[in-house]
Amino acid sequence: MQKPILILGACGQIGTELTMALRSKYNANLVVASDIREGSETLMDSGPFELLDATNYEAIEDVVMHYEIDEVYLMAAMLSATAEKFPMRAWNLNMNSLFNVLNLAKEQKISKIFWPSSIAVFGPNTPKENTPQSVIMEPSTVYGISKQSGERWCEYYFNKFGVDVRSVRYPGLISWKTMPGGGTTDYAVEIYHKALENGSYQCFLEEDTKLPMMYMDDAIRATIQLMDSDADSLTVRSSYNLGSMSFSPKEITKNIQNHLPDFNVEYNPDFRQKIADSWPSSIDDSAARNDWGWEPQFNLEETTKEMLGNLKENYN
Ligand code: AKB
Repeated sequence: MQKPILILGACGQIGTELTMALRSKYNANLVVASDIREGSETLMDSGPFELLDATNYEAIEDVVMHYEIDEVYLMAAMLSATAEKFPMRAWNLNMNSLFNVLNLAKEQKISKIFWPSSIAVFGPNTPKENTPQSVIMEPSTVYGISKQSGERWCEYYFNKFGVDVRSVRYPGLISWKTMPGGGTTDYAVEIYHKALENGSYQCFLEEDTKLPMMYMDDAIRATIQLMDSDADSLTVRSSYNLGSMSFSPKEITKNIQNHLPDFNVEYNPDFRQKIADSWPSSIDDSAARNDWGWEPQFNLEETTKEMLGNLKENYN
């Protein structure tokens, strides 16, 4: 029998699609969405919703008890670019929300956690190409430091208290249903909107900055696949590298121009360039492939077709 699930940060870019995917896979009434603000109509109308601050332990505990929640997906976080502007707010949100769910599991009030990490855990001294699972990290951003610390705490709670916490290091995620907010990889979503809206885009990264990216459907499939995996098959309890495609602003521009030949991009790098320069270009995800059968399905061409095809209506 399916046990109730709680999603914290359900109205963000990943949370929205994850909630909808879990609601169509399971009984939607047992998938409780929560956030500090209300989300899209589709999300609000498709199952239970609670206004909830992920940094408030008692409030989460109340919801967990009320719905008899078994699994929690913690998707609330402040991303890399915004975190550079509000370091302490980012640290408090990213760390306190994680401790809240880890401690609920330690107290045996919930039995399984998904918590997302990021390619931001790597830093300027990490090998850039095919970045291994275990390697020198030394993140240089507030967000990266919070994700790296979070990974250490996840592994610690697993080893010390047997908490079943699972995690992946998401690359930049590309989606058309909900906009991303405050990330460095957000350009790869904005560019599709601007291509359709006015045929030109001012890119905040340099044209050759190659970063690991993934289409949202792959990211959601990976998340649910990891959560469905047999606990004994998981050898990584910090966070799994998760790879799909890698491209630069120049490459995605060329790809969009195959569909919209007049599309034009200018490059005006800002403070986010330095963040991007500290991250890998491509990821070795063999541990995820070996342990739980991870395999991506969308390449850049397929992603472009999905993005332009679905966003077209918004700009007609
Ligand atoms: C960001 O750009 O901050 C995020 C991430 C890579 O974690 N998309």
